[in-house]
Amino acid sequence: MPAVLFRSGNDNPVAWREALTKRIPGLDLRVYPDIGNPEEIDFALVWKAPRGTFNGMTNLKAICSLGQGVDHIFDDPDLPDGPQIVRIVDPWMARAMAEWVLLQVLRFHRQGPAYEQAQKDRRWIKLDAEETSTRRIGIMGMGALGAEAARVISALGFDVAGWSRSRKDIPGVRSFAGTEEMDAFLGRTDILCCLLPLTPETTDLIDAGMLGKLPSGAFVVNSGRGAQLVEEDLLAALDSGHIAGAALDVFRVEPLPETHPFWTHPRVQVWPHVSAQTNADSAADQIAENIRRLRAGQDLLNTVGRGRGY
Ligand code: NDP
Ligand code: OXD
Repeated sequence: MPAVLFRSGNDNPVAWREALTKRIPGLDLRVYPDIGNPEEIDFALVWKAPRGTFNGMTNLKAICSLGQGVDHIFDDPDLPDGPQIVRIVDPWMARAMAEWVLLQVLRFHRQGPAYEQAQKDRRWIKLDAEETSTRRIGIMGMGALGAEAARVISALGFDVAGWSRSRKDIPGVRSFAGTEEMDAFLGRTDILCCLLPLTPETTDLIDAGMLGKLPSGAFVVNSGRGAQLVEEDLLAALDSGHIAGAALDVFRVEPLPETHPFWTHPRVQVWPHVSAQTNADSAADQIAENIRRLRAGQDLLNTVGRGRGY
């Protein structure tokens, strides 16, 4: 009887066992480190599993990310060649992410940081309110998460554009594609929101050069991955005043070290990687379906191309 490995420092194994065994009665779910004979494992459910996790799993056929991102899987230099890589694509997470991005957009749009500071100083101030229709939002990454965020923000009347590798057709959302159109996208972006996957092409993408192409006074929102942002370059752009503020949910090192300047920077808001958390209740159907499909020899859902890296 084949077994499923569960290894995550982030997700609750009890909730996952309950959610999956409700859907596949009798499922043999082995929570690391109690994995028994590794040769019996055919499906692995992982989040940031350390190097070597899959050693000895000679019958492993699929590795599923316990999140929408898969960079943590491709990061493993010992990743076996054979297993298919799959991920969660959950509308519940897309909605959660759209809410979080909208929260950041509205906070910057309505000058939240200035009013928060005024409250700390007990100053009663009134600032000009900006037009929604002329506030230009730019979303990098127009996949499952970015496209939903774009739809939600556009529905409120903001001027929304998206940047992706391939052209998109979302009503009311202007599409920019590829590196050739990046400068035009940046030049019309007042609030930049990053929802890109981490790949070699997107690592260190948001650097001084890119920030410099945003209009002066732009804001940066990152909930893609920390390694997409060159943190020192953002700090320099904030300190020069070119970037007016940042809201960050992801960091190069997580948890963010206590001594990191972001914690105390007056124009940075830190979130602890919570913008769209994996939800066992909403994601268990597709995972159970993939376990069933794997064992029935059928094509899996939400597969990730190893070449593309996302
Ligand atoms: P998808 O794979 O559905 O979408 C990725 C998007 O990025 C696509 O539109 C793709 O373009 C675009 N893209 C990828 N590489 C490039 C590139 N080099 N240049 C331009 N565009 C590119 O991913 P999701 O929307 O599901 O998730 C995105 C990321 O969000 C995850 O990988 C993860 O890092 C992060 N995330 C963060 C969470 C959090 O709580 N902070 C929660 C969940 C995810 P194209 O459409 O043309 O292929
Ligand atoms: C994810 C995440 O990729 O939580 O799902 O970051």
